[in-house]
Amino acid sequence: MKTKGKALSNIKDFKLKIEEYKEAFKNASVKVKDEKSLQELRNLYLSRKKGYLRVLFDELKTLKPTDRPKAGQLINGLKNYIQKRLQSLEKRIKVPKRLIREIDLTLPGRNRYWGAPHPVLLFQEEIERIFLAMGFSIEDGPEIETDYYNFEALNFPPHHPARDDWDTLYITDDLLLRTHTSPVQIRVMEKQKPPIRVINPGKVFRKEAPDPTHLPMFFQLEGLVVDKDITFAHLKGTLEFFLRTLFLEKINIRFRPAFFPFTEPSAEVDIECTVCGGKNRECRVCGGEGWIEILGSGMVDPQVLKNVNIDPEQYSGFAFGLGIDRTALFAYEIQDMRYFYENDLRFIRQFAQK
Ligand code: FA5
Repeated sequence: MKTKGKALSNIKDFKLKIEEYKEAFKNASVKVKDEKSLQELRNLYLSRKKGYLRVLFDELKTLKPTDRPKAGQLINGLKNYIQKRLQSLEKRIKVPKRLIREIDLTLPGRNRYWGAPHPVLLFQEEIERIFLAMGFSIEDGPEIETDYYNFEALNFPPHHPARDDWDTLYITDDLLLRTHTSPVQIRVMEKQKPPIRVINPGKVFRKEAPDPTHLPMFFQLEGLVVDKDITFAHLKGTLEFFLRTLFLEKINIRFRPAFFPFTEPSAEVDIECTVCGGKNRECRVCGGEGWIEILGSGMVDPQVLKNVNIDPEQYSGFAFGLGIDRTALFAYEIQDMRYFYENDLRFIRQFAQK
């Protein structure tokens, strides 16, 4: 600093000198990197014996007595500035002792848990690929349904005993968590005219006690084909082709007569239990029967076609509803569907494609 050490006679020069000191301090403070250089800077400016501020206070004597109070204020202003800046530098540099004690660099690192696509979703995508290749398109429908779409349009009048198998949570008298994906059949047929060839995967809900093959929330995949001259042979051929492709030919299936209010005739499809191969009478999955049902299906009831203004004299169709989780159980050879929803990453990760 040019003016340092020179005797001063007026307040103007003194003010200039203070500004020079401030500037020099600012430049020096930027270079402070550790506790040692911080202490050196502190001593340089604030040391009681030879710090710059001490020198400035001493120089007050060289000023006219009337200028001294103003000059004193200027030095104190600089002192405050320097002290504040030193404090903030100190905070930045000094690692709290508490932290030094807590950081143990010898500890092993923490594992990061990466997620993985859910096996039921992966399986659903596999199913979708097969149907897309057969010329089907994918449709969507709401999980909260009206009584009309979930039941009435599908030929379940109020109080029909078949409703008992599909008990669910009601939001109002008319709104409910859908019990199957079949309402999407109605929504699709209201929007599109034949030829129709669609699938709809989605969540469904039922009042069910969970066990190895039943869940209160599970996924279904609905299929619907409506066109001229569609017969039960098309239904059977499509489902057989689909299941053989899905299970890479290694599966035995059987069609069993069944009843659904919205299809006539109706059939359920069973596959041979891949868990016990029909050999374990105590099998928790098939109950020793050797077969387990994976889907319901049938020819679309003419009354359902009428409900959506499609002429049953001209058109016919078939529909099916596959339990995705339940079928995944056999494809993956797992013994209990509840594993899918236990959120155990060790289980979930096994199915991710490498
Ligand atoms: C139905 O839900 C009909 N909507 C299927 C249908 C569609 C028939 C179109 C005709 C035409 P069902 O209740 O049987 O049917 O269920 C179909 C499939 O869903 C079952 O075969 C099974 O694979 C699966 N499923 C049923 N209940 C459960 C449950 N609690 N947990 C897991 N999967 C289930």
